[in-house]
Amino acid sequence: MRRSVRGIAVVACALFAFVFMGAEKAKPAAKPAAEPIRAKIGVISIITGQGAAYGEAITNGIKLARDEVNAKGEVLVDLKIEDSSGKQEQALAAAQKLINSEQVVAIIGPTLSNEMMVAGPEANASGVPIMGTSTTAKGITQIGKYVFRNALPESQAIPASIGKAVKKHNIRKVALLYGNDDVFTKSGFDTMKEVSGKLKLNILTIETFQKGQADYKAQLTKIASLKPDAVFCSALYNEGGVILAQARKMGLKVPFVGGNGFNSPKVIEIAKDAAEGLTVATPWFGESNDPKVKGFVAKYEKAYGKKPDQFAAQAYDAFHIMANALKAAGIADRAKLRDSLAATKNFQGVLGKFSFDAERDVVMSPIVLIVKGGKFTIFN
Ligand code: 1QQ
Repeated sequence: MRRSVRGIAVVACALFAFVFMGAEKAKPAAKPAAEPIRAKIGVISIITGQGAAYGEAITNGIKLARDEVNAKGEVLVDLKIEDSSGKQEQALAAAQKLINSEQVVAIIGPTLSNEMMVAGPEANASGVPIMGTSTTAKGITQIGKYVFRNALPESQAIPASIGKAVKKHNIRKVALLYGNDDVFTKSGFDTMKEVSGKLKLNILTIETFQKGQADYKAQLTKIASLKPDAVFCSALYNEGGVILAQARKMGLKVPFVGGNGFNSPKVIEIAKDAAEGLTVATPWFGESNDPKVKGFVAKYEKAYGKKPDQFAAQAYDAFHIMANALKAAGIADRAKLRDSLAATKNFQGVLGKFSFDAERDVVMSPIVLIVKGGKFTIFN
């Protein structure tokens, strides 16, 4: 009798354990709340000094995208913004600080190709992905496999703007004017010269200037005396705006085709009426009817009280491309993020559909714009 009671108890216990464990097993595993990916991202931008309007637009675009990404909660980004003042030494020091002290997973920037030529090799050698949002010179992504950009290269933009202007104005003789102390202005000039050659234009003269120059009368007087049909100019906005103003004042009225440096509303602010007729190429047209563009423009205007320019739009997309790559990598790891960035395909941004090519460069088509009535309009 005692034995059988014990037997029943043992069986009951076993049965209970079986049922209990079985029930435990059958219960669907509660999905653990996915941990957000936390990442520190560095930004190198021109916050002070010449070119600060480029930097302001860029950091505004990045911050807006950061807020959107952080609000979703899957990727939480802590931004570390460093000022380069548009100078190589400062851009390099900023890169070193972000890489070594801040231990960022990636860097967005710097603003100028000139700065990327020193910050890029530093990031590349340290295995830190670095992505230019406005660096348009030749040779940027060739620095190394950690270097990316989503800025439309001058080698793609300039053939489009010159091509349209030449057709419309029947341009045959040109004068070229560029800053010879900057990687970007020199690279833009190289493309202008190459395109002029291809179109069999007669180059009457090639004139140069330096950053920060205030007086261009010597160059412009010579250009005017040669009577070109157009001037192709590669400059940043500070110099570009003044060149336009002085040229028009001197009576040089022929069309100007400018490189990427002219894609800032700051040129119009500086040159005023003298900016009329300026022709540029860009991937960005802020008055497009695309709902994505409209949404971004409205959000940006609400946040900053002004319309976004090309530099803001490129930086905004760049941050989203970076955040998407972090999500795809699943971890804030420099090497994994590099691979994941390189694999970016068909990202839908405010600049349209974006993919990196095999050299981590841009696949995009430019739009040609002309300044009319004090703003950039479609060149027809
Ligand atoms: C470059 C540029 C400048 C106009 C960026 C502000 O295109 O330096 O490459």
